[in-house]
Amino acid sequence: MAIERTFSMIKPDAIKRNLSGAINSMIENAGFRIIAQKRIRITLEQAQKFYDIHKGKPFYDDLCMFIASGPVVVQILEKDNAIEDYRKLMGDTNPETAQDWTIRKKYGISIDQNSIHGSDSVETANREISFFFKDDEIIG
Ligand code: IDP
Ligand code: MG
Repeated sequence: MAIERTFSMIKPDAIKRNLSGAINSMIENAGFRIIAQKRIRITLEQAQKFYDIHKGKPFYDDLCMFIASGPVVVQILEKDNAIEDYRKLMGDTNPETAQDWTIRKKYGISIDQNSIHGSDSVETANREISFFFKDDEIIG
């Protein structure tokens, strides 16, 4: 399998509860390398652009407001098959139905405060990485 990069975001609910270290441990224990990382505050306008694929859905406005509601940690993760494997480690969108060993089951509060975001395809990963990181911020 090829080495891939995926984009990850530790969402405001998890940062507020001081969980970035615990979540990073789960990520590293699962074999991912965190090759870039920063703590930022996303503006509402950025959140609307980042999630524009969900525009028009009933949860879109709340989702954008939530992501802009407090600091987040954005990351680039590297591993064989990173995109698919990270989706598995995150677990179902709804923490209630996520498997026990997943980040969302362990730390998610609800479907809208589910602690973590991860890219869902190669195209999305490339788009999301370049949305938040400049080339010279990616050391590897
Ligand atoms: P994903 O994060 O598992 O890829 P998406 O369908 O891409 O899930 O949705 C993006 C985010 O929007 C989810 O992580 C979740 O926080 C929120 N969301 C998705 N569906 C719902 C819903 O039905 N109600 C409330 N929030 C939702
Ligand atoms: Mg998604």
